[in-house]
Amino acid sequence: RESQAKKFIRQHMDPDSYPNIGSSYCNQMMRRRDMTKGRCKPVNTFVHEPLVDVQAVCFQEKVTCKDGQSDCYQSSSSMSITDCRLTNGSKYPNCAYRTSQKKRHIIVACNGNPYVPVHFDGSV
Ligand code: PAX
Repeated sequence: RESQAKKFIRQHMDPDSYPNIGSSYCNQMMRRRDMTKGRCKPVNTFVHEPLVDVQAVCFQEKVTCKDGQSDCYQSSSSMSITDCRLTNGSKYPNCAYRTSQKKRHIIVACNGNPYVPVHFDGSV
């Protein structure tokens, strides 16, 4: 079975596309990364930074997660990200997304040994 660490990389890491991101980026990437199987995942963020820089966030500022857990960390630098949000009229299996590029501090939950990102909690 896919590890939590690999699932985070599949769902949230895309270091190489930036800055060539067009309006169909999310429609293509959400499908390519298997987030439109069984249902359309409603919200998903891709991070356009090197994996080592995202993994380093697990050792940056500790913050409380949205669900109250204490295993979340906020990046000290702002990072280039793309938020994908399902459009209102979108009906499975035709998952249609709005693509928005941002520069934000990311918040991730970390777990395991090695201690690496396993969940994307949000961005500020
Ligand atoms: P996940 O299923 O929430 O977490 P995601 O981050 O890709 O997946 P498994 O073994 O897979 O069940 N984990 C945690 N989850 C939540 N909170 C904490 N603190 C935590 N610590 C560990 C992946 C795995 O991480 C474990 C969790 O048990 C899972 O283990 O987000 C819904 C999804 O939308 C994304 C992030 C989530 O997907 P929400 O709103 O419930 O927090 N998402 C959300 C995003 O990509 N971008 C965004 O801006 C927002 C708001």
